[in-house]
Amino acid sequence: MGIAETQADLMARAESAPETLTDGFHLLIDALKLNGVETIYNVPGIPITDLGRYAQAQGLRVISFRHEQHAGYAAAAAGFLTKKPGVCMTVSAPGFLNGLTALAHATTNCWPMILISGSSEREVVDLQRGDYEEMDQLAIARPHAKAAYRILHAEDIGLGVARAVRAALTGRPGGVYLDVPGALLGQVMDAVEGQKSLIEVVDPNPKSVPAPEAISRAVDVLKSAEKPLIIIGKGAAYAQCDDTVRELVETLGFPYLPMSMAKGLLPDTHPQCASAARSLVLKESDCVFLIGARLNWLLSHGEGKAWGEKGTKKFVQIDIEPTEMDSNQKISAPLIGDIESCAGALLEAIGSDWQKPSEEWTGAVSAKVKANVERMAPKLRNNNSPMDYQGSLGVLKELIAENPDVVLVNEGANALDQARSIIDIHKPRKRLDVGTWGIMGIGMGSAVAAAIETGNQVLAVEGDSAFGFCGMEIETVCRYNLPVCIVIMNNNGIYRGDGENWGGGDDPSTTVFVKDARYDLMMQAFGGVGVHVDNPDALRAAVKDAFASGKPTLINAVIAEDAGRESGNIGNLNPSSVVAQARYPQAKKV
Ligand code: ADP
Ligand code: TPW
Ligand code: MG
Repeated sequence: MGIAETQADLMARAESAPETLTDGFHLLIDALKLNGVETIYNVPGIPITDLGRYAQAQGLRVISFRHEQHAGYAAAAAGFLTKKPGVCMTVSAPGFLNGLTALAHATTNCWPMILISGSSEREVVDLQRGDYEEMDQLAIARPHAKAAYRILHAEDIGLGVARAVRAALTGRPGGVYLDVPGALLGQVMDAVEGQKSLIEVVDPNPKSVPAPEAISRAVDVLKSAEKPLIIIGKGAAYAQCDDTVRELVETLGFPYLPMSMAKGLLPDTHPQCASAARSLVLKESDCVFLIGARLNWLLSHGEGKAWGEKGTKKFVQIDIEPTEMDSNQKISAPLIGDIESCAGALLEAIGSDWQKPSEEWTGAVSAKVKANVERMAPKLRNNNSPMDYQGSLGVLKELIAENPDVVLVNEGANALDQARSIIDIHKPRKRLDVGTWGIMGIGMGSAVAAAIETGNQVLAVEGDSAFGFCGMEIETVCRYNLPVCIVIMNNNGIYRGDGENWGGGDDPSTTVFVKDARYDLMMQAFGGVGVHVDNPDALRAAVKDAFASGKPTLINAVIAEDAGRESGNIGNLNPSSVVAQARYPQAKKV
């Protein structure tokens, strides 16, 4: 007997010999396991509640969240950390939409993720008869995903999962939506035939080797540079070829700038790291070599004041996505391929007699780095109470240096920008943040994923507003007893806590919160450790305790209300008008 059995045959067999049959639930679980999935980030409900239970019964780790967005952010972060698709599972319509933000975030950041959502009866949904949670999810997911598929028959589950895994990983990674109608899960078929229908994806991360001409063109451009600069992006961190990237950077001898989540790929304390001389190297360099970094808004599209005189720079770029080239600036030497293959081929081509850049250039950069680091040092040791960003983050910088395996999660505006520049990262993939969209609310999902996927201690440095987007997930942190220490940079608001209502009414300003909120008490409500601190020494002691115990901990760190700036480092992106500035004396020119 095979898949041609009638439903009546199958029903009869289910009663007499159920072990010879399988169903949509188990085929989906088996297909995921066959493709290396170990963890599902989940929120249960119709029609996937039992799918989660059965997955747990079949040895998968199923981590249930309080809201799908955070389960989704966890899956996205897991994709970045592991180079395998992170899997999120949600219910239909509202749960699906809650998860969709995270799928779009994964796609935007080029991370592999699969969002599996249950959906209602196709026949009813498509005739818009008003089904339970009726929604055409596949159509809605498509523009936000790299690919989107629906599986209608149990015998196609193997195919559907294989397509999802390959689409998520191959080439430029991204988010994939997999629509699973409830009826599919209950479909029954012969177990042997079912097993045969599963597909283990072969070589989902194929090498993509650049052409020799492309390599020699790149070598020529790099050789002709007098003031070269490397920019390393999170694509290079994702690629997991840390030694090759490091060898290439050190052999070339160029100063380099790590993008936010590429920090630590080479330690931020490396002699070639030019982070503390960012303005100088962006402005003065004559050749910029991008490794897994896009020239998007985060690099002001490779133009404008920060980049110095127009037309004075040549660009070389490694990227797996061919259409990334020339998307913002002319790329003189595109290297289209995976970073390991491209970097390896470059290393071979430049050989051992490579001439490093002049001391005049590298010395000037090092001198600027040294001067800026020295200028900053005393500010990072201040003991002000309430704290400012420097004094508090200076403490965290020390603690991360002593514990370089800790994964730092970071979101907020000032809390983000200041922590990114102050806290050095020493190892690859030890920093997770708001990514390409600058999303508030990635914190707790990322922290859970980092703890689950790496087993390491996590330190989440959160603006009080940023935390508010995901705060309920501290229950998830406590429930799974994860080694996550959350520091709330509590300045009573968005950017600053001292905003006033410009109309003079009784309502608070749009950017401020309840004064002196005790976020630490929330943590205690779930059995975690909650600590309130208002000075750097107390902060140090509390974080040390958290690292030593590994207990879920939340530290409410009191930051001065006036310590921050509007929008942190990107205030210039706020629109303004002469009319508004004339009308409101409080409006600042940015
Ligand atoms: P950042 O924000 O750190 O500047 P981006 O997300 O803008 O980084 O850029 C990452 C880039 O890395 C994307 O263009 C993506 O296509 C590319 N990428 C991802 N994985 C690889 C890989 N294995 N090899 C080459 N390029 C990659
Ligand atoms: C999903 C807009 C950017 S930064 C921020 C908001 C609301 C909060 C900044 O305050 P926080 O940090 O976290 O207290 P600090 O130290 O400056 O006080 N909704 C989403 N994403 C974004 N980026 C916003 C709103 C925003
Ligand atoms: Mg704040």
